[in-house]
Amino acid sequence: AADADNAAPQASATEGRQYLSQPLISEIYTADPSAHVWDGKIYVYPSHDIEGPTPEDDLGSHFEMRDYRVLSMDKIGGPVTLHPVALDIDQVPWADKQMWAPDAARKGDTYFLYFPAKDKQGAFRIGVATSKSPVGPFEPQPEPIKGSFSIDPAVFTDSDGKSYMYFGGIWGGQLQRFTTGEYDPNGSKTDLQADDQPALTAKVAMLSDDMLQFAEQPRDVVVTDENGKPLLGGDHDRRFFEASWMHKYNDKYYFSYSTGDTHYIVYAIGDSPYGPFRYTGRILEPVEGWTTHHSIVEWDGRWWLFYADSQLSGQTRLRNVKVTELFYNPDGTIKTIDPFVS
Ligand code: FUB
Repeated sequence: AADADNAAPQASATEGRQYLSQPLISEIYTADPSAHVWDGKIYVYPSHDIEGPTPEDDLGSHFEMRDYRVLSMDKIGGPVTLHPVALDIDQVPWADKQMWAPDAARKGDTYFLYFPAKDKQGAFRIGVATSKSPVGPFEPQPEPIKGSFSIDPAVFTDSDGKSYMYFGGIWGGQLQRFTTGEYDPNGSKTDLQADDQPALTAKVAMLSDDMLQFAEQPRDVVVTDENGKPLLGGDHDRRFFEASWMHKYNDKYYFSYSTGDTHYIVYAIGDSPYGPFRYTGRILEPVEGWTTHHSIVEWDGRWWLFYADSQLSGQTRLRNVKVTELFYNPDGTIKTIDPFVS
């Protein structure tokens, strides 16, 4: 999701500023990094940004990605391996275009790649593909996950082994066009257009034992203010836009997401994977480029924020993934990260 009108101010705001961290790779453009640690090694599942003919618009039509490639590292700060194509859109019978932000999960000896794409009707759905290797190649299921819609799947496996998918996005992510359960191509372009009503939220559904379907109807991921009231649609600095992520720290559930048109990565804390989650603060201040999208992972006893900006290209549609350390305060709040050091 992007807004061409905002591109110029964002770009000029970066002039003369030093980046906090450098792109993990420069061979291809990457975004939306979902990081996981398996057997001590770090795997990153990003979107693979490409040049395309479609002009920028508010619905992100210019994000025309067609495949996924996995990155891996033995340690953070060490060499990064860019693996061959793990899944191509031509392998996915139901998918027409726009393979957006993916995530991955592992159960037993199988790895699962979850990905959104537009179907032939122009509606975003979420698919799943499997492999015996964390870097693929992945074999897709012939149909999207039954009852899935919108974008940005993030799969969290709790300590009891149950897995949950968080997903959704407004504007180009189409949540506002699925309010009846069916896709409405003529629905609002942006959100509910009701600033004083509870904002549209991400969705969460437990996954089936085989990790290939929802085990239940998706529920709302409710994010509340300090008084326990759901955040409102007009609260653009805090309300959900896209890029869900879930992690657990000291037995609390941290739901984090992008605020989209205000360009923050923020978080909310709850006592259960279903929430409700109380808005707590910002994790990341705006980066260069319109979008960012993140993941949070523990590796070697420390916590890491993976995110993306447009440092290499200066263009929102051609992004690059990065990583930086994330620190908690003693009360469990997260220290806000500035993506620039000066
Ligand atoms: O990469 C395409 C879309 O832009 C993602 O799905 C969103 O999270 C945003 O990063």
